[in-house]
Amino acid sequence: RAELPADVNLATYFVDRNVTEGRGDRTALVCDGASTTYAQLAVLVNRIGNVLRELGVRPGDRILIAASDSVEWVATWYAAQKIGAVTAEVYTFLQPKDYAYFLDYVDPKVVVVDGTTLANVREASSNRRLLVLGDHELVGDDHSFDAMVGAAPDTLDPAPVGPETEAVWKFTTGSTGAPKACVHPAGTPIVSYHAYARGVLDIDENDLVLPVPKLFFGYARDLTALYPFGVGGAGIVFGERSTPERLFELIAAHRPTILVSVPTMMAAMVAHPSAAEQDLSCLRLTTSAGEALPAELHRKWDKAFGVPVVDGIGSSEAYHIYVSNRPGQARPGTLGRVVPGYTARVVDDTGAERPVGELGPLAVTGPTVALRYHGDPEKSAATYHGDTVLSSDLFECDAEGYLSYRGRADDLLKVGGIWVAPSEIEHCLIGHDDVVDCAVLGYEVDGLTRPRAYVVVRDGATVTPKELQDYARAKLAGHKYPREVVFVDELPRTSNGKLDRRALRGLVS
Ligand code: 3SK
Repeated sequence: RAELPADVNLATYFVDRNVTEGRGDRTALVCDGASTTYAQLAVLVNRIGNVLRELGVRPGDRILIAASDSVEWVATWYAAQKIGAVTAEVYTFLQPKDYAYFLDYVDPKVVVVDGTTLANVREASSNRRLLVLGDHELVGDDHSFDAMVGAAPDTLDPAPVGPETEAVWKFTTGSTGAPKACVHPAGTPIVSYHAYARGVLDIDENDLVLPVPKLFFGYARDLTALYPFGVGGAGIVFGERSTPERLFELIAAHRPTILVSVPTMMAAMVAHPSAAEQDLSCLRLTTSAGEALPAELHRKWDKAFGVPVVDGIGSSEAYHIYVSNRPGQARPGTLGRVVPGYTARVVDDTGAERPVGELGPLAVTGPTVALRYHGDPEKSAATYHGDTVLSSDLFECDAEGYLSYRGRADDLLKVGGIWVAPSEIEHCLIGHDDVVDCAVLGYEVDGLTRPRAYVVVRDGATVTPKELQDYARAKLAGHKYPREVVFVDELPRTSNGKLDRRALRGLVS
């Protein structure tokens, strides 16, 4: 952080600098088959920034983006940054009660909505100032994005923003409670860009990034619309949900160099009937994060596509990825080693480092740890200790510093008196050719806990529960095989693509 300049306005750093340094004609974004250059993006950012100011947004105010991915989405995010506001963004397929929660919690000066979210946001609250993308009937304090932006001046002075000025909110997934915003200062994305995108991925001006998760998930947003911009590279944005078919189409049409993915989509792409016909040779790597990538799925991916996988782990609390494999040197089944600039220690209850091979929560220390959770001093005090954040998940570290994910402490099952991590059984089952997704929960028989697997199989699969049990028995210690296997059409996942165990428990109980 010491090397950061005094002014780190993120719009100046990631967008305008490309123009002032002569890269204005280069493509920044590809969307719906059209390219937006840095010069065009910079002008759009300026226009939107002027609109936000006109709507009363001042430095330190928050804006909430609840819209499908688009060039306007990216430009709005930078526009808010350019005028010194704080950005927060949410998923577009939430229910009115969820939007009500976010509106209340974020208390934004302006909410940017589109046709996907307008009705539900309106139902959530009738007294918010909405900036509405697209052609929709306006009521109350609604304003037309297109009309206002079309009439706005195309120059804008950036607000002065120091490295410690609050700028970016990143939401936790909320899988264990209501989502909380991790509050990050403006210097943090720049530090993460250098440490991870440059230091690990070696991102450069020839990179074109295709994201699987949507931009409201910071993992995708930063790797698509911030980090490539640091070097004059580009990102692809598209409004629809990601499906294997759409991703294959976009890869064929635009030949991206980096796919930003999550394990569940990698499993779906591998299992897709057209997988063998796909040419993914344009990809120099695919990142995987959000959940640990099972070694067996990593191997299936290698076999199907041969695109190097860079599996890692990040969090909203630590801003981005802090432990990662290195391109071309991946150890399947591990998350890799710490990203330069961070330390990650498996610790015990007292905070002392555990010996190699023992399980414990991870204490991550680094330059991008959030300042706090907004509005939750108790949880903040329990989670953040200066520049160290303590995860509630369990990890194991080997003698060479490779970390492996071992699940959440409260997900562990005591089977026959021995602790079993559901993820170990899940990672085993995903190795079966017919298995596309699975989750393991405990169930009780006469007061004793047993593992039960909920399994999604590929179309046309003929595998039986008994065959899957035998498969797991052959690969795992005796007490770990699932005593029951239940076939399901799909598993509940959070909007970030993570398995939602809490929702699954609710569905099956
Ligand atoms: O997995 C996550 O939750 C995450 C959050 C922020 C940035 C990056 C990642 C992978």
